[in-house]
Amino acid sequence: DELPTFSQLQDKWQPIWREGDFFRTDREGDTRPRKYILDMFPYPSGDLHMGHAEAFAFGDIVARYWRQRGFNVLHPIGWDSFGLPAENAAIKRGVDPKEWTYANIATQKASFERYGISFDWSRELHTSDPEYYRWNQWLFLKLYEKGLAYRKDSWVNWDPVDQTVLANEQVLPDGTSDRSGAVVEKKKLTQWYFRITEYADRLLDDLKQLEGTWPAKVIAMQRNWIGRSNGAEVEFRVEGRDEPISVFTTRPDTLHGATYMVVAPDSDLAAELIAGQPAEFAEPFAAYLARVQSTTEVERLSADRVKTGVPLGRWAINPVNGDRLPIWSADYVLSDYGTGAIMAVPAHDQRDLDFARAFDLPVKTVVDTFQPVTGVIPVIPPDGELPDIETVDPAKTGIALTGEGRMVNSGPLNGMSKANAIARMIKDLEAAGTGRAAKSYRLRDWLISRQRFWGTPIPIIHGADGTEIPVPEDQLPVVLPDTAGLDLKPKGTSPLGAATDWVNVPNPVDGTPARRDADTMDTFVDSSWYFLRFLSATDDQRAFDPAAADTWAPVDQYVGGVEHAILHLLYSRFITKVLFDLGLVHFTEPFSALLNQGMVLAGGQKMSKSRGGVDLGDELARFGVDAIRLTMAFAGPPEDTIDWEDVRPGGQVKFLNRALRLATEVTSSPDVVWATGDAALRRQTHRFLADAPGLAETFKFNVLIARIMELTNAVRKAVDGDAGPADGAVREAVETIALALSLFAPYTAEEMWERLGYAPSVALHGWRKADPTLLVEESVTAIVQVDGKVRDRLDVSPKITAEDLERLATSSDAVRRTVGTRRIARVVVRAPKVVSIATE
Ligand code: ANZ
Repeated sequence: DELPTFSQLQDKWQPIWREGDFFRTDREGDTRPRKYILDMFPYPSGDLHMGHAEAFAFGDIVARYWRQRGFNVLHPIGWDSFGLPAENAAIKRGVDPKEWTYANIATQKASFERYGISFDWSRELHTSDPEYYRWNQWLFLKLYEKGLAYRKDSWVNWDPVDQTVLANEQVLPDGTSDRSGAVVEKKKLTQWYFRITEYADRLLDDLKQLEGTWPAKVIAMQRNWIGRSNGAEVEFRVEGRDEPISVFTTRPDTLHGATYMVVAPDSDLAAELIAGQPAEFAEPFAAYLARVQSTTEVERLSADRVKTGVPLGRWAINPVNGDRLPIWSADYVLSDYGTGAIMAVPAHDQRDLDFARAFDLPVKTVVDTFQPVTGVIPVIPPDGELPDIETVDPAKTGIALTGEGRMVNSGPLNGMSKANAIARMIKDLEAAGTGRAAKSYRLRDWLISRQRFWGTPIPIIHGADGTEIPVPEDQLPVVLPDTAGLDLKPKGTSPLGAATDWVNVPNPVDGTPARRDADTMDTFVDSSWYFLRFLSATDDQRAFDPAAADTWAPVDQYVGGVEHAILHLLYSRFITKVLFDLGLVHFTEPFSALLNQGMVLAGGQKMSKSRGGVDLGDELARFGVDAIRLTMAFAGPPEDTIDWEDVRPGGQVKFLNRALRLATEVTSSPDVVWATGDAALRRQTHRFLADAPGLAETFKFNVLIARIMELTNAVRKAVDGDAGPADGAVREAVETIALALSLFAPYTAEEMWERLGYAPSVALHGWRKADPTLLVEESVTAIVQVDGKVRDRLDVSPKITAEDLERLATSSDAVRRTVGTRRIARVVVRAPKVVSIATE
């Protein structure tokens, strides 16, 4: 008899699922243990694409798994619906950004429903709804009260295409905007910041809690981004100035080797030092500053760039030896790191050495890197002779001596190792009152103002006298004005400023004329706390209910792309700590575990709007939802890249039909006695039940699917063989297949479940426990070779088919690692003993 097609299954079950509302979480009296599973919410830029399909398939597998393991699972969805793409599309097409955004949300929502994701739709949220963004404004006010939101005038990253500022986190390593791709410029503006630097130590130290449950790569990226350096601050007296100059150094041990100083050209200090200097210094400096302002930070820091700079004609005094040091201004020193000024030690710092050689400044060696220090392996030249320090003079070789060695030319430090010299120098500086131990961070405060329309208005009113008045909480939300008659085109200032009726308001304190702040917030503010809003999505009294946060948060499993390794994840971690300090949550990390899915490529190419690629809609129309979801999960470990060229959704369609056909063939009723059934099949089913949880919990979805396929083949044999379709073990195995398959292929699994005589939904039925008496199975060891070398050993049933053994072998971690990116040319299987894989 004919099996239903995938589209018939989809049309049949989708309305039943919608009616059944099976995945709502807040049922009365539910006392089961809880899990909060969350996928990074989508940006509504069009319909869902292959990347969404992959990430949400993985999140759904995890949610469905825990549900079947008897947990009360929260798996909500919403939209990150403010942001530039909506505004740019609106400008291009002359429509309201709201229309474009909400039309896309409707499209994506319908696609999610078809895609069978087990969401609790009752908690749907959109960050562009006033009901949501009023709480962004509330959050802003909380930070403002605590002194964590402030306005300052400073050099900011300016995107000349989108005509808005960017946070440091939004500037790519090559100095371009992560949004528009334009080369980012510097502009001096008064902007709002969140004081994330106050949390730098906690953000860094708490990463330890995430080791093992977050990808090591993401932890390392956050560590580098925060970039804590330990060292010292040293004060240098300046001739003709009352205040000393402070520098930050990681090498206070080299202080005797300082031969000049550098201040960042774009710093207030440089401006002050050059003021009143003769034209021979002031004019070149002015020209130099103008040039520097059109250079990106990345260019400025590049090690192999020709060093440029100008002398200021001013002098500083080295606090340890009284040397007179000329003060220069050069762009390799940044105004917003450390103190914006450095002591230059050319003998031991490559950039200082390059500069000193370019401008003929003295080089003084104070660490003899060829003199061994106890416990440190020095750089011994090949002939074993320690060279005379003269022969490796950095001034001649051009190579700075950065290694370990003994201090020389350094008075009381002579003979010491680096660590001892650093400790001693800090102590001496402290005693003399000219320095102290200090830390410096790469992390900068988070610039949150944007000069664009489609975002959360900043809830501040500016009085005519320049005072800042926070909008009183009971007047929130400050709702965006109507776009009618507003020119949204980017022009460097916020379009909100032109909404006269909106922007001009009476001062809430004294009724005098005042103006609303016309900037909107970075949309990363919206996503920094959304996981909490899902817990109280319809609450109009507060952002979230602290009791609900105690019950559900933090998120047990977060799933999303590695592109958010810094931005979103760092900001959410920061805001969570702020909310902790406010006493509103009792945890300090928002996401206990993180899974980064790999990318989906089309023939080795990254997919994008411009380059095209594989269209999710086309694939779903050809193969159906279940086969596409199964293909995503079967392609390999979830973190790995999937090349759509290499996968075969057609094969999954056939497999799903094989599984479904078995369910139609079972002739026993649900009350059949399993224990009487085929003993070998029962052993295999229970071995599967024993192994499956471990595979699901370590995200080895591909192996789990291979095991479902293996079980399916065993049932086929049993049905066609002695056992027959009425056997109890056959029903037990097919039910197990339906339950396990429902993680990956919900439509087929639901249909199987119905044909087995049960009411929907298979997703709510628990997994059976493995019977330990059935687990003592005879097994044999199969050897897996790759190109003649043994790479893995698998415990398998002596009756395993060649096909199943091949599938297990090719999905083994060890084999995948060995094969790497090569293609498999040939697989020879001698079941149950040997699999030989040959690569090209
Ligand atoms: C003297 C010295 C001697 C240094 C030496 C290094 C080696 P990290 O590790 O990145 O923190 N530095 C300080 N402020 C700077 C700024 N605003 N722009 C550019 N460079 C700056 O590096 C700290 C080191 O970078 C500091 O230690 C300083 O140079 C430089 F053998 O001081 B050092």
